[in-house]
Amino acid sequence: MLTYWQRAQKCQNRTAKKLLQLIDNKKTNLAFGVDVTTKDKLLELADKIGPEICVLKTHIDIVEDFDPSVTTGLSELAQKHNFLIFEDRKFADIGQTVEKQYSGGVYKIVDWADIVNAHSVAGQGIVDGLRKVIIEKGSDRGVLLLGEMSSAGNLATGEYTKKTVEMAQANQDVVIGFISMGELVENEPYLINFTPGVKLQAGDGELKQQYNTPESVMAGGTDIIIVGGGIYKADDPLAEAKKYRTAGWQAYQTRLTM
Ligand code: 5BU
Repeated sequence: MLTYWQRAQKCQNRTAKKLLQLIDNKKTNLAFGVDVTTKDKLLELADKIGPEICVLKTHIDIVEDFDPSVTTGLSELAQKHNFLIFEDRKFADIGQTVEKQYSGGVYKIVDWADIVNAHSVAGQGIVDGLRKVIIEKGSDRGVLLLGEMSSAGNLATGEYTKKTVEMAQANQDVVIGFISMGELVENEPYLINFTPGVKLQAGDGELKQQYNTPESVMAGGTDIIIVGGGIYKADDPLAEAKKYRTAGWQAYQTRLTM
């Protein structure tokens, strides 16, 4: 198995390269899903947990008191603590709509999010719409496709997942990987797998969420564990984040020796 560093050398997308190098340098494959609904709490948690993570995953549209200082604040914290920002926007529309949703509106996502994700259900046009914005901005940005989901009964399986992998392979300039439950494709080291639905204790969560442990998803070939409530709902979020960080990194080292 290749190390994160070795894989970084194989990426043509600069965000993918930067992310894999960052993971290797900082020794953390933990992404924190900071699903809180106020600006103060969001920035406070990003500052506190920032040193432990490679990626901060946001749902910017759940922040009730949003104003542009939220995203400038997040960008400053990303610099301070050396993490990338992933807006979990799950674009799903035709290219020309997605182009506007990504670049404009209230959130102007392309200006501050290094990474966004998209449903492949819309077909090639969705990647083309996102690519158009990225090229116009001239910034380093990456897109993840939803190859699988963590919720019980989801429809991203079988042929749909296979076609999503093909879409990623055909768009290596902007697509840097997947939301998946493990490694989706072998021998494509530039494609990075991000896995949500992770908790120290496996089991069913609320509203059909399903949880696996850091050890099991890393053994299944994922690259980045996404943890939300396991951290932000804890009495001591920093202490919990350190536990997930250690578990994720140890599981990676175990995989390297296999
Ligand atoms: P949790 O609190 O650890 O369950 O949060 C998981 C986060 O990952 C949350 O922000 C979801 O929106 C996100 N997520 C997910 O749980 N499952 C998926 O398949 C995808 C995203 Br895609």
